[in-house]
Amino acid sequence: MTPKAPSNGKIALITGVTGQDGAYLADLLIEKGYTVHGIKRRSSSFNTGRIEHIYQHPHETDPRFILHYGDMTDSTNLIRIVQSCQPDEIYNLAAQSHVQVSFETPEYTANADAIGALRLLEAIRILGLEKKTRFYQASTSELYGLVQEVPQSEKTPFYPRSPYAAAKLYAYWIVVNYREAYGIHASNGILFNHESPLRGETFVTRKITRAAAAIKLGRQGKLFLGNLDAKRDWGHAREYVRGMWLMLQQEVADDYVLATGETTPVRTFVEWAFEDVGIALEWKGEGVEEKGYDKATGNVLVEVDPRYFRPTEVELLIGNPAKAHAKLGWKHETSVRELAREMVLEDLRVMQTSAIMKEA
Ligand code: NDP
Ligand code: GDR
Repeated sequence: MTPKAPSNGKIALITGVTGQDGAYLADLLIEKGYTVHGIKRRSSSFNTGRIEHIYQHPHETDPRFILHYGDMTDSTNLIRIVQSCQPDEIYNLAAQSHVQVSFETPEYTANADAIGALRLLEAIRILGLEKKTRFYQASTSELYGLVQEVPQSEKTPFYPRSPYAAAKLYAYWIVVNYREAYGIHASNGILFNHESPLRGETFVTRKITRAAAAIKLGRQGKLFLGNLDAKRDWGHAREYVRGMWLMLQQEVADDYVLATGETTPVRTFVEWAFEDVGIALEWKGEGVEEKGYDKATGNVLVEVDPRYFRPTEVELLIGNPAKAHAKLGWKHETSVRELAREMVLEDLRVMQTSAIMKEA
């Protein structure tokens, strides 16, 4: 762990601390002098890879990063953790966060993502922390679902298109309700897709950048993808967690869109990732027959596999972050093109290093 920042006397609790955003947010808050408590799930293998660099031995004096076992589906456990750490700020990032998986596990997704948020808000009430504890809810651009208008802002109507989005819709409204009913400082961050080298391997950007690196190194033959036409507003996760923190520093709680305002088709992200490892792609065919060919060799490198199609799809997301610009002073910095390059080069570096280690 890097030398400690002077304490700012504040305590934060992060659910989902082992995930992409949890890891970046924990870094940011520790840097700012917070004592950070995180909830991790019991798992049969290690799930703390993203936070290893800030792990502290439980016996260390003045620890700034403390982990608790917990689960969003267990209210007594959540109440106990909130009671023991008495947080000034709770960031609720834990969720079954994969849209396609939510069609396979809809009930569990509702339990963890919808009722999980309610459990935490109730913990705040039960413990009488309404005036002390500020609450951030990881809401999502998936709430917009079927396109009603673009770009999507805080005023755009919601139309969820998956069990995941429907669960997050409940969480969104219960946060608004507890803010209005009990005066809790509770905010929704309606975050558009944000990625990084820490992104889970089954989300499309990371799946693409890992495959481009592996194909370049001759470790993988082809990349199979679903809907290449879907368009997403992709930003960098490190910048988005700063926006979460800014929301909880405002005098009055509110809901904010964080986005770049630029949208990109999945197909273009694929082209960029391959370009960054020196492979030019050429597309031929349509629909499920569409294939990406290596221009130099004529080999097929990308194919469409209908197993990755979703029963209902979100075709177009493009966010309007004007409110966050004006009120939080938040703005994205990394372009989607730079983001793709950072991710693929990092995957390439990690794969090359592990190959060298194996040889050694
Ligand atoms: P990840 O999938 O990387 O992380 C999710 C985290 O939640 C992990 O720490 C995971 O634990 C934990 N978790 C899952 N289920 C439970 C449970 N039942 N109890 C306790 N913890 C659980 O997601 P991201 O970091 O990308 O996203 C963070 C949040 O923001 C999520 O709520 C997501 O839905 C939301 N969001 C994400 C966006 C994005 O583009 N990344 C955009 C908008 C919203 P484990 O490591 O053990 O799996
Ligand atoms: P999303 O992210 O569903 O937007 O949810 P994901 O990267 O999974 O999909 C983005 C788009 O790419 C299309 N796609 C594929 N997706 C995956 N995962 N795998 C494929 O092979 C593939 N081929 C094409 C998808 O159909 C989709 O249109 C993410 C999550 O982080 C949510 O938790 C978060 O709320 C939203 O972003 C905002």
